[in-house]
Amino acid sequence: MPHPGVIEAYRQYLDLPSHTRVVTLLEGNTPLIPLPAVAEVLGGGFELFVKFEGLNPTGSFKDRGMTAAISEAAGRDVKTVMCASTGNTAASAAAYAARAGMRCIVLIPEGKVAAGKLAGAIAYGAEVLQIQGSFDDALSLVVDLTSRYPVALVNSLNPYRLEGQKTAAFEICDVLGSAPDWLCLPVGNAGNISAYWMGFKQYDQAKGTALPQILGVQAAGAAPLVLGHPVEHPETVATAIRIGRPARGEQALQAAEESSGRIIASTDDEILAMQKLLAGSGIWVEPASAAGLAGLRKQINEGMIHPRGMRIVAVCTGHGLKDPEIVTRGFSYQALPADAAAIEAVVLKGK
Ligand code: AN7
Repeated sequence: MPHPGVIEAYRQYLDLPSHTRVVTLLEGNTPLIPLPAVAEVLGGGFELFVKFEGLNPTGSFKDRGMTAAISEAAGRDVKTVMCASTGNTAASAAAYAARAGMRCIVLIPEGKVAAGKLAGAIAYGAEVLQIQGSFDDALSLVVDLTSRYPVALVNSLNPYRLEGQKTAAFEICDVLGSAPDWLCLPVGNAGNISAYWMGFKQYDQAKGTALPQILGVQAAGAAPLVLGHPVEHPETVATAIRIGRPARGEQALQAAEESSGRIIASTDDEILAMQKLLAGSGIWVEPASAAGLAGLRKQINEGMIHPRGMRIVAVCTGHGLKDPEIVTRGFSYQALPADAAAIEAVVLKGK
């Protein structure tokens, strides 16, 4: 049977109301790709996989939660949805709202949304408003406005978002036959780590698939869950997780603790180095998506995780195409003469 999208694939495990009317782009069923070369760089002796969520319909994991949130809203004839976003939620909400025939309004932090995400939200027809503030300011505004207008909030405060997102944990268990020893992933607003933990626990109860330890990784300049207090002015090259007051922070800390895992921070340099290392294995992800593995590398180097004999899954949440400027920054656009000699001199002679 062809993959029917995450709601139909896992309906019996999802707590969605009976009025839900499925709106899907056949999201999910993303590949779990082995990363032997990266595992070697990290010391070797263990199995490493990437759950490449950038291969979802709008290029990020958000589609799993958005099909659920929009389907629930569609079932009660919601006309307008709204979200705050660092970019991926915006593009995903815009696409699913378009498919459902709804209006979509997104608030984004001024000047901090990567080009591919902004373009996506606009292309799918969302009304995109920049605000003179951070993601956290945008989310506060969305919470206020959606409480006063007949508009559905589709950020991960919406519980159906987590119902959809937990399907990624089910897929990992279905492919591996059980949960991995460790799951590492980036943490921003903390919906995804919370959803994975819900999913692993639920599947373990239903099927005895066991539980992973969870390593959540924030960017050092936006690490409220590591610091233990909100960050007023978060800054990081990983703009997707440039979030100072995670809406599901408490739940994320609980997930880390219950799983005997932890939440740590990686610097921008570590994140970009991991983005490059992954690209060397043919997997191009946006910076935030490299944070989980950057954190794993650090934990292994510091002797905090001993991976020998383990099976580890890193969630890469968004595609590299989302943020092209990060990689083209150093590229020279100066054109060469269109003759063989000029090209030979640069890339062939003496190489
Ligand atoms: C690529 O789009 O918050 O911890 O508004 O885009 O569940 O927030 C994005 C978050 C990780 C963090 N990786 O997930 C948004 C937004 C990527 C992301 C995260 C995001 P959460």
